[in-house]
Amino acid sequence: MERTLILVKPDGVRRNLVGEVLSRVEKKGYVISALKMLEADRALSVRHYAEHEGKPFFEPLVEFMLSGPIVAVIAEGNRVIEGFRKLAGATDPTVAEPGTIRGDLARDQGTKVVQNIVHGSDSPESADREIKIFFPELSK
Ligand code: DAT
Ligand code: MG
Repeated sequence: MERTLILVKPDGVRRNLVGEVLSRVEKKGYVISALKMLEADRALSVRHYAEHEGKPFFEPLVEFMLSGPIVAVIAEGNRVIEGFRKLAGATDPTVAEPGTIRGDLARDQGTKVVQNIVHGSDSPESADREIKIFFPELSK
C-alpha cells in the first residue's frame, strides 16, 4: 500500500485546522495510519527541506517550521501521494484552486515564506525519506 507523509504546518495548527485537514484526507478515503504532534527542531526542519537549501526562502521556511507545533501524519491508499497533492492544491495559495486545502483555507500573507497549511510528499522516494525523518520509530 502506498504511503505519504502529510504535515499540518504551524499555521494550520495555530488556526485550528488540524481536524479540517484530517477530515478531508479521511473523507477522500485514505487511511490515517500514524499521527503525532511535535515541535520540530532546526535539524529536523533542515533535513526535511534539504532540497530547498540555498534558495531565498529556505531560512524563512526553516524558521517558520519552528514557529509552533506541527502535526505529522502517515496516510495510506492507492496513489495517495498524487491524491493528497491534489487535495492540497498548488504551492501558492493565491492561485490554488478553490476546493483544495490551500485554495480554500490559505492566502498570501506577504511573508518571505509562503504559508500554505500543509506539506505532502511529492514522490515515493520523498515519502520514504520523510516518513523516516518524522517516524524513525517505525523503521526500527
Ligand atoms: P510544496 O509544499 O507545494 O511541495 P515546495 O516543496 O516547492 O512546495 O516548497 C516548500 C515550501 O516552501 C512551500 O510549501 C512554501 C514555501 N515556498 C515554496 N516556494 C516558495 C517561494 N518561491 N517563495 C516563498 N516560499 C516558498
Ligand atoms: Mg515540496
